[in-house]
Amino acid sequence: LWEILSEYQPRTVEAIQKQIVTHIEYTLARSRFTIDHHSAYMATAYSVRDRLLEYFNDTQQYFNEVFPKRVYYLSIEYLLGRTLANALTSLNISGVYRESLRELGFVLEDLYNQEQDAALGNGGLGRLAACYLDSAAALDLPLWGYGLRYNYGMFTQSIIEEKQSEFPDFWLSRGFPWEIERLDVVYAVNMYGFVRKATPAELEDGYKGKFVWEPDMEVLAVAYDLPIPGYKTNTTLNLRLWQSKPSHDFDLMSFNRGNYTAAIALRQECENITSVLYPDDSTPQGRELRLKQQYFFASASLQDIVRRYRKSGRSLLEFGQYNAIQINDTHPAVAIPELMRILLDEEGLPWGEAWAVCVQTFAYTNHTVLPEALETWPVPVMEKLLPRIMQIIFDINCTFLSCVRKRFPGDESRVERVSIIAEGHTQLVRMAHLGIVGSHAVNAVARLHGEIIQDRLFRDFYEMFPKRFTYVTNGVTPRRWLLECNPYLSHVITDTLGSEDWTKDIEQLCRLKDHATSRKLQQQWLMAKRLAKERLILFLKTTQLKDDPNPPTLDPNAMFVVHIKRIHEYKRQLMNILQVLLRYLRLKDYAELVTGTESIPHVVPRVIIFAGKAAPAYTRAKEIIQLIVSAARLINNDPVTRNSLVVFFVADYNVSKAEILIPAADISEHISTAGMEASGTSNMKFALNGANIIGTYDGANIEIAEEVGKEKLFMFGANAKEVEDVRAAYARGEAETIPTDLDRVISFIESGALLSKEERARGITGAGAYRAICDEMRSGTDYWLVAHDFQSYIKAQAQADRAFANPKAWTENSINLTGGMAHFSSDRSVKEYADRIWKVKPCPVPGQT
Ligand code: 26Q
Repeated sequence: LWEILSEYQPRTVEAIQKQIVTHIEYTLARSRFTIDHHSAYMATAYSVRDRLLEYFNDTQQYFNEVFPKRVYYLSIEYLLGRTLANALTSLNISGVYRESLRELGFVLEDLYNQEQDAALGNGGLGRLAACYLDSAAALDLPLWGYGLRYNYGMFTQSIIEEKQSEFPDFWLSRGFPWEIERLDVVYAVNMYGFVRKATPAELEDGYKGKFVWEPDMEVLAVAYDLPIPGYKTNTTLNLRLWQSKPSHDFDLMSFNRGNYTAAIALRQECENITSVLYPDDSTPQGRELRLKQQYFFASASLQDIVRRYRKSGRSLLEFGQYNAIQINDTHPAVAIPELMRILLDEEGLPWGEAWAVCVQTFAYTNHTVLPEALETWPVPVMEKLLPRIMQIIFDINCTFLSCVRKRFPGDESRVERVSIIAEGHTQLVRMAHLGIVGSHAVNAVARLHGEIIQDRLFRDFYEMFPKRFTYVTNGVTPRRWLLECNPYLSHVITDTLGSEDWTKDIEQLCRLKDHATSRKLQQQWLMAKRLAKERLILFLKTTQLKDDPNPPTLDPNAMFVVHIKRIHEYKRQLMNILQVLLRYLRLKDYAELVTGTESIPHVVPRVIIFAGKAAPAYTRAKEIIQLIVSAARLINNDPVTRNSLVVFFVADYNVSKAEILIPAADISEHISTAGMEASGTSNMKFALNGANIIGTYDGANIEIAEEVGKEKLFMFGANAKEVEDVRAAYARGEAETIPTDLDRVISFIESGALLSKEERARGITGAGAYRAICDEMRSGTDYWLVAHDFQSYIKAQAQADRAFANPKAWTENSINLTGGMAHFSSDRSVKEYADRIWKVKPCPVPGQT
């Protein structure tokens, strides 16, 4: 059999061409005489997939033989982006495929653009999960990801009349060639109904638990597997995504009989569960459907994991020695009571033993300190949907609280603070508390975040379980975020270091610093940046500016400043656009003095790019987008400034757009109010690509500054401690007077300068849609400290202008930034998780690489 297979796998250009054409003919059933770009992409993808599957099957078989301790990464989001380039790079076969396609009349890079992003995530948390899969595979770790196969991913953003509009992202519409449908891997997940005691007859019959859940609804979970290739290794891991579907048994249940339409409606309800990714990343709304998603996900994954383990014949008491489960934020935290349910009701373990297994198995990552982002579920909602799970959570809480009372006798206010159940008009289940109590490790995602969690957010828990708390600073995969997205710089780096080893052994990057002053490297470095900028300019011309009758000229020598991430008040895109408006007004002042020249002398021209999505219900974030878009319209149409300042809001930010934007940046903005951004990960991607950072002392910025030297970045603003003090002063009623520069910008907006033609025609005057923003800025107590940090931000921007005017020093600095980023590779992060939290070792799959 092996020989038959190895003959099937093409190694030469001719053989690859044959396979691609075969897929066009027999898989896509298209005529080989009318191949368009999309079919060429699909056929190429199927051909690459064939090769992936060989590694995939070998890997899974090897894991089953060796039976190492395994890790399961549970995340309700994976922001994967595109797969083709990534798979070709991992398998190290881009060259031969490029050649094969060239002879068939296609450019490989054109085919990349045929692929729709898989956007099964909101932002940082989902992209982190995707980076960690890439690193785990590259490091040969025996890890699987579990997730949901949403029919609609992250919404598509359009800007209509200067405002965000959302459209459904039906990413599967043209087919998704990378997945393997497993109609035979199916689990039933129960919902609704009631719990009763097991009858003596049932117990005699072999029922192992004490309680029986009589559900009112049964949903099936079907597995879809996505191979995750390891870079230059035989290991190919699995991302198993669940899709919901109705169960046939359920149709036949008595209460449906004779009511055909009701039965169909119920089937619909089942299918709905994995319909759509919830697009909020900060203020979760406690929707029942979201809880259904979470439980459906947790239950299917846990059933699958337990079944796999049981097949080995080992004792469930040793489950935690062979399985580590990481829960990515609290979204999958119901997995904890679900494992308890399986162990108690289905396997008949006593409570104490089941609980020990749970705590040994689970670990929980926290990604946020914003109180409004901590998940809670109303007890009545959970009780109705998951009666047995709710009962188990109450039991967990009861046991836990009696421990607390023993440790801190008489301290009832502490008991109330740490309880998994928040008391009140309606009781709430605090999912973070459940995560902490049910895990042996709780980790933050950067050092400052870890400190905040221990000292503030979860202080009471830290006092009880100091050893549980730790942090693992986030990282990003250098494959996607340098090697693939920036071929220009990658060539220069490989050339300078004399080998491509840095792509796998990231510490090699440090050696770049030895060459930072080399003239030759500096020139190559500048050229690489220029090529990335040209690529971005081309992208902007063919998208943004396609229908612009009078587009601004885009100069690759200008300073490219990029601010891309979810739109949120704490990320302070508002502070940036206000600063841009100030820059504009100052340019106008200056131009009045030096009339008659094409561009304004002694000014560093800037191209400023914003991108990001606002949660559909987040009004303020949407106002901020509108402000950016209208400011861009005003600025880009002003003949006086247009050679010195151009502003874009790039619509529909996603992973593949990030891959174009990040390599082209000279500077990136990471300016969150200190203490609010748990880590940030795009800061790492930018610096890895040699872009500088204008940033606050927040999240991973602090560690980046430490690693490269803070004098190399443009750091500014109040630190986390100062933010607390300022807010305390505000709370005492001590408002600040707003800085003159900010006052000037706000007055400008209030003068009606940003109103659109339509708004003017409708008779709107003054600040218009920006009334609330202006008022908040004028209050002198704005919660996100935009006014407080404004002056030091302007100073940091001015420093950046001065530094950019010296290309030699700038480039040297840029080389040192890339050279200092080894620590922020997700290979390092995942190694830390493996050593300190999961206690798993690599399990390299033998064979030829
Ligand atoms: C929860 C319940 C209901 C609906 C939605 C949600 C939900 C979904 C997504 C809540 C939060 C998120 C995403 C959070 C997120 O992306 N956090 C970011 O995680 C990154 C990786 O650790 C950090 O770098 C960022 O600092 C953090 O903001």
